[in-house]
Amino acid sequence: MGDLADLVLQLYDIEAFKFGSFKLKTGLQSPIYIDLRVIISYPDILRSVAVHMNEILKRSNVSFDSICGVPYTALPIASIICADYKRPMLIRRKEAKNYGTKKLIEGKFQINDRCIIIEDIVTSGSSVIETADSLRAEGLQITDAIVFFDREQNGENNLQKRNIRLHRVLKISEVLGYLVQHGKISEEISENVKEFINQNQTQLPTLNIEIENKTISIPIRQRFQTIMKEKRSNLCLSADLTNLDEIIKLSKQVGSNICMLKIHSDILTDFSMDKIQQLKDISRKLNFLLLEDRKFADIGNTVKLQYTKGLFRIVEWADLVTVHALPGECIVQGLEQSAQSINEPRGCLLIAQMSSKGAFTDNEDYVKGVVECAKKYSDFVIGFISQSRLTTTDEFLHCTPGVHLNNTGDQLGQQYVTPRQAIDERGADILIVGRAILDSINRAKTAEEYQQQGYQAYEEIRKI
Ligand code: S5P
Repeated sequence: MGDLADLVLQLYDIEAFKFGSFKLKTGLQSPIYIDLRVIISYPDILRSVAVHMNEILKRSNVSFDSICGVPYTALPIASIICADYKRPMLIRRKEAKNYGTKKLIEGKFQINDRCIIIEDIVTSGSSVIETADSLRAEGLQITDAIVFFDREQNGENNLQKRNIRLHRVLKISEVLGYLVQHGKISEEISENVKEFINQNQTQLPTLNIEIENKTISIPIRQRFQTIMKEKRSNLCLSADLTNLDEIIKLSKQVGSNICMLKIHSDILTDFSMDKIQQLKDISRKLNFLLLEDRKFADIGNTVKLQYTKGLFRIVEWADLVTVHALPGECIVQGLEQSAQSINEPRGCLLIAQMSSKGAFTDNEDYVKGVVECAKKYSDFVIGFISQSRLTTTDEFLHCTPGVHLNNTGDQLGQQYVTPRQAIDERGADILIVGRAILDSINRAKTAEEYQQQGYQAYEEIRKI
């Protein structure tokens, strides 16, 4: 494999690291310039970089199905790793083709496959994040990135915030150490570079929401499952507040802990399409689904109007809606038809059972009918609002409200169980939690507790 110090010296000799005063793209004057593109002209060095990266990959112990290099410099490196060590490769196009299949990702993969990202240099982490976003939008799971060189400008933290672990072959401080040790640069130059790095720490780049909105094309069921796994969360916050501004604020505080946010738009005193778009943008950025708990219950034609028209135009922003199956399957047909007018995946949760005392849904035949309906329209119906496990397969997500850690109910018939009971005894996948979080002193901290307890119980009981 060759010694890492030797490789650093070779990179220095081919001018992959240069010292002096360089004007960066950002306009900043930098005492170091790093350009690993030159390595493609030196096959031995190129291979050595790939071998060292593969070593880190092996040591990371991460299991994966494929590898994707970030264009362009990392592509030849990824190709060598894939060819030499027999690992399947994916390529993410910078632009979708405008002919043929319009694919963004080349290579074979299945939804939920685990893919490792390979990059040459990480500064802020934005290229890795951009690649991860496109792959995630296609249903792949991204948890780890291997980079050759870390400029130590906060990329590791930025990536961690997007749930990506960074593994690197070399840090800038190590490169400086080797070069000083071998008399290539002076202590003074090394200190200068370190100071520059310290003073130019990067912040998490804000996500380009436009790109995200456009690329989300995977079916909602897969997207839901991917979000749950990636964020290790089966918590749906029921944000039953009457002010949308307050919900927007809350969604930023708890967004990283939840897989879904549920609202009742008809209780909002300040609803506007502008504000709901803001909430939708946050849901894309922080990766959770938006559920409008509309509880539709009318004939097909009326629900079509309720879903698409009026003040709320629900279909335009809600990933999911809740629906009573009371009117029969025509209600699902009406909603599914309307959803086709939107260029994004949509779905619904059928209300099979309710948490309130004396609910008329406590009727075996009714529940059976709801399950039949869900199976018939399983492209649009992705799960149930339920109080028990209704199917033996995992095709439908069971979402269970009435969850509270230390309360038995309210004065109006609500009945509660704990997160563990909801999963163990009520067959829940997703916990819908409202006042337990909303009425707590520290909502963010409480949401985190419900996330952790809920997901731990989910992993243990469902054995996922
Ligand atoms: O059976 C049900 C179905 C739903 S969607 N029971 C429920 O409580 N819900 C909703 O879940 C209810 O409308 C409310 O928004 C939330 C529960 O809120 P909490 O404050 O009692 O946790």
